[in-house]
Amino acid sequence: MKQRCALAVSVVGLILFSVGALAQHELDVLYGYENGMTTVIQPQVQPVRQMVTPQPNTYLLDVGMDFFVPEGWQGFMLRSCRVQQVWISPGLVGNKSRVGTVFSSSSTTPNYFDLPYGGTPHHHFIFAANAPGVYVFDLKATNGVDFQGRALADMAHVYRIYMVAGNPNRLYGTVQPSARYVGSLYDLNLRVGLWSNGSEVDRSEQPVNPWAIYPYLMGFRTSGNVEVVAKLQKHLSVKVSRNLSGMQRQDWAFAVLGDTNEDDRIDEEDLQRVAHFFASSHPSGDVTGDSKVNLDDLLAVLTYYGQSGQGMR
Ligand SMILES: [Ca+2]
Repeated sequence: MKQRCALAVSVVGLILFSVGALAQHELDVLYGYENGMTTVIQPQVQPVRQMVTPQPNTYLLDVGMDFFVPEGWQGFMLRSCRVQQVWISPGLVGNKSRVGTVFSSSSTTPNYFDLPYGGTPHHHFIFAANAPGVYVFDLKATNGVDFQGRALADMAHVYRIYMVAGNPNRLYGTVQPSARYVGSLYDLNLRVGLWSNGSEVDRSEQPVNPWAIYPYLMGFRTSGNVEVVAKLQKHLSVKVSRNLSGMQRQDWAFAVLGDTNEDDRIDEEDLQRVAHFFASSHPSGDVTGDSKVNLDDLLAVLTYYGQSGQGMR
């Protein structure tokens, strides 16, 4: 009986130990490679994580990073890689103890971190914000070197961690650009403003990320009946009425393309820009996202010439 007890205790201990180890690895961002490309192996579903609130107006999230060890392997898949910030929400900073702020929307912080560091690839970053909302941290794994010392290509997609501070009302969903737009959806920012009694009371902005769990997810402190005006870069805005509460799906389709200066009108200024940059690859004149300024861009502007976004009305 005594022996059985001891066995039971050690089995429970083993399970607890395994669960503990698994839990940590499930949450850590683990880097490896796939098809000759540096990538994030886990978590495969790009996460939405709740920040903790140790005191009022402080929201924290611990993000662990490490190299992936495939089943049956004795060591890591990678020798080294760089964690490159691609985009981060204003108001969110990623700190590392004894290093300081590594990630932020300021160009005065490094905004990348090379692994391994100090002899180990396992590091923790504390992301912090001081207001409720949904924050975004977009990263790419670059400069990868595999376990045999071979150089790897950079990650082709962008990995997104959504961080939820507090319990804001949320909108999430898909974003459909104009059929004329052929570029990457990620190159376009989505700006969502909430309007009440003729003035904007809340707003959020982030790049659309087609690889994330939701292409967009935004948090708002505003509740109740509002006009929601969404504007996708280069496109004219669209507007819907919503009663904001909890987490609600709102898919967007933007049919009208050709706003080069983001004033939500397609007019002479847009025509002038396309004309000015014609036959170049300047992004200000590239409406369709093919990195060329040509007849396609001119055609889009001419087709919708004189129109303004629904948010303008
Ligand atoms: Ca315009």
